[in-house]
Order: sequence, then structure tokens, then C-alpha cells
Amino acid sequence: MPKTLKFPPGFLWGSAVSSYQVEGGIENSDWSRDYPAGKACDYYNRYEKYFDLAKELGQNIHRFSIEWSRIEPEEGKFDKAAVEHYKKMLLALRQRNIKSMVTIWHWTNPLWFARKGGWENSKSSEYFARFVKFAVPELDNLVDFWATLNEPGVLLSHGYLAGIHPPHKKSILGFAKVYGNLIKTHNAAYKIIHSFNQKAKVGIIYNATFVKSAHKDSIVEKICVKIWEYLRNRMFLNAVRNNADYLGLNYYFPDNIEFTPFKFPFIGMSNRSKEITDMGWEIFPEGIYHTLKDLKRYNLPIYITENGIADAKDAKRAKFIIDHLRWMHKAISEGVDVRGYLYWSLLDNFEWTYGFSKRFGLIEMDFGSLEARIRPSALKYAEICKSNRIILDIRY
Ligand code: IFM
Repeated sequence: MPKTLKFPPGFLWGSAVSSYQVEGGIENSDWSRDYPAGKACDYYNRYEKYFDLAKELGQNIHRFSIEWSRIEPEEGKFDKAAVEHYKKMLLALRQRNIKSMVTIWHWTNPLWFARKGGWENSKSSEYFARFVKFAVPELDNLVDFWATLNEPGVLLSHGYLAGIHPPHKKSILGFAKVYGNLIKTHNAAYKIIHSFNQKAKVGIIYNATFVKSAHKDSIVEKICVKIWEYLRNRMFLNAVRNNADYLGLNYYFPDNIEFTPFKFPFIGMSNRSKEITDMGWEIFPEGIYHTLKDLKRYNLPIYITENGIADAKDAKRAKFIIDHLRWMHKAISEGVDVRGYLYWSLLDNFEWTYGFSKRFGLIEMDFGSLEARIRPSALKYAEICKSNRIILDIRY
């Protein structure tokens, strides 16, 4: 008999997308100006077809985001039709017996909000709260899980330190303001959703990771690892932990701290790995285990809300998924309360500043004809989703 790893009964299996990356036709957001996504996967119109494919692949949960710039295209003016659209999507998931996880903010902001200074504005959490108060009661009875913010750390690092995402700033002061405002925003949104529905399951999606050192014996690196673990993984979560019914973990790659005494700036991130994805990211499945073990401190149910690989040739994807699932299983078997796994992404999509070049999808997209084709790795993942277990001696 082949050895199998069984997952807990009721474990959720699925995949994730976000509005800007798949919907198409979003023209009123801050990202639309600098990085137009055009029709993307035309998910806004073709969602039923994609949900059918997810169902066929044995998935029982789907994560997507609602687009603030569609629902509130002008300040204080809400578009009922846009919310109705998301209602129809949620109904379509229910009809297929697929649970929903709805992200309220996945990086894109309405232009009017960006023009007011975006997340640096001291009223930003109030603007967001107004949007939440409008959208949530309309949709709540069809939503299984709410996720307030997706990876707030990426907006902070890429938008306010590195300047590579909108609003393209390099400002410590801006960073500090946005940091505080995002915490306020999550905490307020959590309370608002619970004021409508005490039983709602509301979480935050965070990309914590495993921090390791490049040299085993370096004391400097060991100290830096400790400091970075706190800054990268805990500081934000500590501030929102009391307003969360679950944690969403997005895990992709570890951080490798390296001390270079003869090279400025002396301390930084290295990537010496031979195994990398098409993004150049190190493949280190064991990292999901350590990250999960560390998140246990929060004593909250955890969902892997993203884990995935850009792999245009589909040569590494099946192994990537299975290796991560094996380490996730180990964490579960050691008492970490992981309740679901959502692969990023259901579809090849718009990978932000990289455009359409990076292929994360279980489903391959032809962005010209919009033909969607299930990749071989998706079928391997489907076997796991359908059976709730991994058969170990299969070669992937
Ligand atoms: O595509 C992104 C997603 O929007 C947020 N998490 C990481 C993914 C891959 O880069």
C-alpha cells in the first residue's frame, strides 16, 4: 500500500485571484494609469466559466477581491450595479458548492482616493470604512470568509520605500503614516463587519516568511535574523491580532539574511539558491513549515491564502505544490491549526509591474484569444483536492 498523508476532514482546497489581475476593464484605479491591465482574463464577464473549471479541478473554496474603484468610482457615490455584479458571482459560487473568501482590498485604490493622498491621508481608514459599510451588508449573507487587506507589507515596502509600486514614493515619513493607517483600517473594518454579523469570519492576509541566515555560524546574521523576524513577521500582526478570526498566510519564498563585511551596505538579502521560479524567487518548501509553526503563537486558525509558482513551462509546479503541502502537513500534524490551502493562482494573470509575462496559473491563458487550458500540474493538484490526501510515492 502506498503511504499517504491525510488532511483533516473538511479541509478547504482552492485557488485565489484578485480583481485588478483578472477582471479586465478596470480603468478608474491608481494602477490603471501606470500599468493598464486591459481585458486581462475578462473574468468580470467569464467568471462562470472559470468557476466551472475550479469545480472540475475539485476545488471547494475560491478567493477573489471586490474592486473599490468600481463600487465607489467617485468619492461617496456608490455604484449599486457593481455590488450586484459581485452578488451574482457569489451566487455562482454557492450554486457550485464552492465557499468564498472575499478580499476587500487587494492593492488597487480608486483614483479619487489616490488624489487625496491615498493611504497617507489621515482620513484614509474612514474613507475605507465608508466603503466597507456600503459593500459588506449587501454581500455578507453570501460570503464565507472576509479578508480585509491583502499583504499590507507589500504596499509599504514597494509603494513607500522602494518606490516601484504606486504611489512610487521613497519616504520614511510616508511609510510610517501608511503603516499606522493600514492597522487602523483593518481594525476598523473588522469591527464594522462584526457589527453587521457577529458570526462573520474576518481575517487579514499577510505574507510572513521564514527568515534564515546565509552563513550558519555568523553571529551578526543571527542577530539580524531575530530583528528582521520581528519587523517583517510580527510587528504588524501584533497590532491586528485581537481583531482577527483567522490569519491568511501568503508564502512564496524565504528571506536570506547575508552579512558582507567588505561590501556596502554590509547586510542584505541574498539568493544563492539553484532552484528558482520564473520570478527568480528561491524555492524553499520547508519555509512554509517554519512560518506556520511561528504563526501558531497567535492561536488563530490559519488558511494558506496564497502559495504558488511562476512557471511558464509547467515543469516545476506540481512538485512545488506537493512539496509545500508535505511541509504544511507536517505543521498540521504538530498542532498548527491550518484549515485550508489556496493556490495562487487559478489563472495566469496580470502580475503587476511584470505585466502578463509571469505565469502562475493552474490554468494557462492565451491573452489574445482568451482561451483557457488546464495545465497538467493542475490535474495533479486536483487529485489532492478531491481526495483530501497526498499519495507519497507518486513521482511529480
Ligand atoms: O500576484 C501576487 C498577488 O497579487 C499578491 N501576492 C503575490 C502574488 C505573486 O506575486
